[in-house]
Amino acid sequence: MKFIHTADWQIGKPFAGIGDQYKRSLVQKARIDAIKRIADVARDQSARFVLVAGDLFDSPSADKTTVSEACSAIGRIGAPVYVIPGNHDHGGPGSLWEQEFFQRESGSLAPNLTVLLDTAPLELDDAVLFPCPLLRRLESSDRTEWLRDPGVLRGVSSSKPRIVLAHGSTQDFSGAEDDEELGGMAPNRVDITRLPMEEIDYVALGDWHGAKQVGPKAWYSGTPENDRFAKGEDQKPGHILVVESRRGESPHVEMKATGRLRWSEISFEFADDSGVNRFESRIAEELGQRANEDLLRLSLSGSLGIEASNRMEEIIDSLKARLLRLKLDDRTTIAPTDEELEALTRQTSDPLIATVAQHLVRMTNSAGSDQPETAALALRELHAAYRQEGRS
Ligand SMILES: [Mn+2]
Repeated sequence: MKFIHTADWQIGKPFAGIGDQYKRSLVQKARIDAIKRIADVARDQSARFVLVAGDLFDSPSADKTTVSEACSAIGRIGAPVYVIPGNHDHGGPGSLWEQEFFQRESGSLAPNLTVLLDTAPLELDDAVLFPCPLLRRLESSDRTEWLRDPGVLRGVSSSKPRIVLAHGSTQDFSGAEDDEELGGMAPNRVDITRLPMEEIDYVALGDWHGAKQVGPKAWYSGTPENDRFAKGEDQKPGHILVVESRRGESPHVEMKATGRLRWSEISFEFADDSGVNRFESRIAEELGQRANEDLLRLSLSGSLGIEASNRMEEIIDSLKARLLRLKLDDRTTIAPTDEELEALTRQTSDPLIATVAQHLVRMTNSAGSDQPETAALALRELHAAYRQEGRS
């Protein structure tokens, strides 16, 4: 018996850091497209059902367009989809899940969708589900507590695999540290060591955005489409898990890649102007010929001459156009090459240019300068003007 374990779709995430509206909507749309790939994997693997272990929506007040689009994509999965609310889309009175609009849209677009709002076993044809939904954004008690009662597990089928769905941090692994909303706080605890694990066959966890095994039968699936720059090692976002499960046996878990967007990171230091060529090759290596498929966090340091920094300006211009997002930390300084300095300060017929140029160089590079960008721009203009004069 195979099923799909996924979580943290966070449909409707605003991506406010992306200024360009078109690019922002492409990144948002990628999360919907990932559901289509989940549908493909479910079909290929003949999965009996799909489990979403929380945070299907980014917000408990997802707007109507978001709800309809998500329901439509879920409807196309075909196989039954079982969802628990997470901290981002928690249940409880008046929650999204109980609103008439959601119920109407899911009823007509996603009749295969079941939202699990109660801590009660749900016996399916091939498995028994034990949902541990979050009914508040921050739950101080462990929502898996009800499973510690031996009577609960005794009361269900003895031949079907038993699957727990929960959302939060495990005792020695803090999924919440990965949740921007919670900012490192660690409520929503899931203590898998206190579960009667010999009676349970799989724990489908959500909250951590990378695929990760946290116990012999417990996994985080991670988000199917990455939604942030890496926060350290050991991150495998952009996957879903295909789980093969049988009562009383260890699960067989296989990761399947579903993510499309590439979130990468480059740090580059310029030792001299030839670094610009090396930087260009590095970028070509990372981005190839792609446009609007990558997000890049770029840190630049070192110093460049005026011509080289002009070229960098052009490269950055292309990057801004090609990338869905360029998060740039540019700490390069302008240090005119000897020839450039010579050209500005000596060879010119006007001594005023030399004085201004020297002053601008100081303004560009001194830490206390309040307008280093303006000074750099002025220096470039001055250099360009001088070159033009030289040519005429
Ligand atoms: Mn979460």
